[in-house]
Amino acid sequence: MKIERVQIREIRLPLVHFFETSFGRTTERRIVLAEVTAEGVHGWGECTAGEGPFYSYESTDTAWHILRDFLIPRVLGKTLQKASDAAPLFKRVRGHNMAKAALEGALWDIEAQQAGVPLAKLLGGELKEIPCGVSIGIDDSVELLLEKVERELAAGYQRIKVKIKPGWDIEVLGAIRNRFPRIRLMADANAAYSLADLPRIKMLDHFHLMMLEQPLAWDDLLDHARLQREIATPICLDEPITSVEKVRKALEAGSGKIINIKLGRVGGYTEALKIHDLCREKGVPVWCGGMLESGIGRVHNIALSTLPNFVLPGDVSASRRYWKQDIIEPEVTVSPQGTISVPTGAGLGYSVDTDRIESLTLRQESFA
Ligand code: OSB
Ligand code: MG
Repeated sequence: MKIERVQIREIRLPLVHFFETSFGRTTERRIVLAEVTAEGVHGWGECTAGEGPFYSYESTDTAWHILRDFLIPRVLGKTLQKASDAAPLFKRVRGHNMAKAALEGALWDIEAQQAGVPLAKLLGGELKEIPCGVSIGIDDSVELLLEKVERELAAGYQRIKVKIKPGWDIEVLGAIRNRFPRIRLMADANAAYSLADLPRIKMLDHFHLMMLEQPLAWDDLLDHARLQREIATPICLDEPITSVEKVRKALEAGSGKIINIKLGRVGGYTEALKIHDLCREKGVPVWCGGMLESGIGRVHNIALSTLPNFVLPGDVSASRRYWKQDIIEPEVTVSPQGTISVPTGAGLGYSVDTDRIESLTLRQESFA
């Protein structure tokens, strides 16, 4: 594929409900989209960086800068055999994985379209439908949270994840377990604890969680290994998993037993596939995380989730939980069994609503 043109846009998309984690509340997304044109084929990718550097050091604005000044110039005008040929070209740029993944995602979409196959198939995915869970943010009261849990279970979702932090943990999980004793439940702390909280973290074993996601520091592996030796609940790593090398080290150290793979955090499909394969070889389950994506990022997550070692329900859920109107057609829907059907058309398998994107665009820049 000859990379003839790259366009980046920033769109503004208000969430239907705020989303709060231990690092803050989001009410509206500012999302960077990448559209790549190669031999007349258009591919789309989404940058999952947040508005501020709170989940990771990347933000909407750093991603824009890195794409414009460093990543796009490295591929523009070049002819790639495969989408995976981009990763070595990006390697000299340290980090900024979400910016890289936005561009790489568009290239994989193009490769799948050119081959005339669904992106899931190009990746080696096997599932016809993927199992779905939901991630529920910190709320204004436990009662409101319980109502949400009930609503999501009624909609069919196969597991519930709730965000926790010191003070919004024991009571909240106790209330959920009381009302729903047998559901598949997990908690995500987004790095809100330290080893000094060990007695409190140990109390979480009581709730029979499927896993405890990222209890300790965002860049830590060592303390997680110490913690895993002290608790029965499996630890799932999110924030520090930025490469297959990190996964190798985490598994060697015993920092956790489950890996959350996010395309943006690991820099795209090429690295995600390596992580998937290593975990599969080591018997470590993986699942697909979410970053409040618009339809484009959401559909990429669906494709990734079809790989055989994605054995646990991910944070990939229906468009309507986030947006009044999505930017793809049709929007992503979930069955009463809590599954999403994998699209069968070539590439992303959904159509991108370019008129709607145009109307949401705050800025755009084209490179040819
Ligand atoms: O830690 O998984 C996380 C959203 C933004 C940043 C980090 C995380 C999340 C989520 C939401 O949990 C997942 C989703 O519904 O997209
Ligand atoms: Mg997480």
